[in-house]
Amino acid sequence: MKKRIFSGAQPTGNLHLGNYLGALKNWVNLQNEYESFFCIVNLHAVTLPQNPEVLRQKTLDLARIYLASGVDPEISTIFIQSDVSEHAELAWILSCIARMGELERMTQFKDKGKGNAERAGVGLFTYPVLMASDILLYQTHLVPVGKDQKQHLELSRDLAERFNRDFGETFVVPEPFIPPVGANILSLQEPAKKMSKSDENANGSIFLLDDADTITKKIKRAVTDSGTTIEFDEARPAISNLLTIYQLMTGKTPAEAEAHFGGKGYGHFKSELAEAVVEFLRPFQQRVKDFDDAELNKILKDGAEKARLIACETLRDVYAKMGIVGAET
Ligand code: ATP
Ligand code: LTN
Repeated sequence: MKKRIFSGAQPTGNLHLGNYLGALKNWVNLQNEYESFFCIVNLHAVTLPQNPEVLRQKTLDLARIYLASGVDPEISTIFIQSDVSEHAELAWILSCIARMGELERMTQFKDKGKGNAERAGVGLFTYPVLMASDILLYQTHLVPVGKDQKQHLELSRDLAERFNRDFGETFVVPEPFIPPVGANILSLQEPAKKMSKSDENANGSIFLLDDADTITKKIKRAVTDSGTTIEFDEARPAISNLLTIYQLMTGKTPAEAEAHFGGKGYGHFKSELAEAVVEFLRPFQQRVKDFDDAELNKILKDGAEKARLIACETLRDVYAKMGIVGAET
């Protein structure tokens, strides 16, 4: 039997190159080798305020982006989190197992809650528990994510191990899959931060649906470090980040990418990089338009049905082990 993969993204904001290179690209590469579940995590999205109409639209848009990236609905399961109510049910159980202390240590809560726990939503605090529920429901072996999710994955593992110890072997303990290159694409404007959907400065991120002009402008405006050479250098995160993007867009090795720009200046480098990104995204942007609403809906409905079968089985086992029973019917 094939091992299983689970991953997801939130239908908030617009997906950027970091989301693609850190996550979606690896989903596509791994989907033949693993039985794969890719979820649109709309229940996670509402941990911060969302406009209902926009959320509804973004949920379907994200499904299109999964498909345009190359997730193949013939071999992978694509579904919307809220279509499988077991996610919320298991999250409740896991929240009774998780400890306040371990959630307080989650850096994403500190960032997204802006350090003000008094005002932050409880859902934002328990966000990683819902994420653990997503993963553990499917007896997942591998979770392909960007580097920012590593701490959440560790919590999922801890919760699985704790449950297994207290109630008997129930969950597979998942491993993270964090790609060696591209797991932490940085903002083009503030290279101390990751490229982010929720960044107020749109110039920091290249969105997957940006047009050629916008991409070129953003790359031209990207900050660079002091120095003139185009080389990977830990002390020069801005130029290293741009080179990483170039490397991943063109499939060149780091040495090939550096050699390609030997003796060239920043201006030349940025023009070539912009061209490479535009060319890379062109077929993707074309594919986003390929699916009509009826086709999309069928994929999501079938996906939810397949997901529900596994989710139900796991939740039933969890309830039985804990002695949670309802009235006999
Ligand atoms: P934001 O970009 O606003 O921080 P997020 O992390 O909440 O958004 P999701 O849509 O939930 O975004 O993330 C989807 C995937 O993209 C996750 O696996 C995450 O680790 C990955 N990811 C997000 N930002 C980056 C980045 N800058 N570089 C690499 N991977 C990233
Ligand atoms: N927290 C993730 C999104 C997410 C996820 C998951 C990723 C929710 N549930 C399960 C992998 C597995 C994020 O990227 N912000």
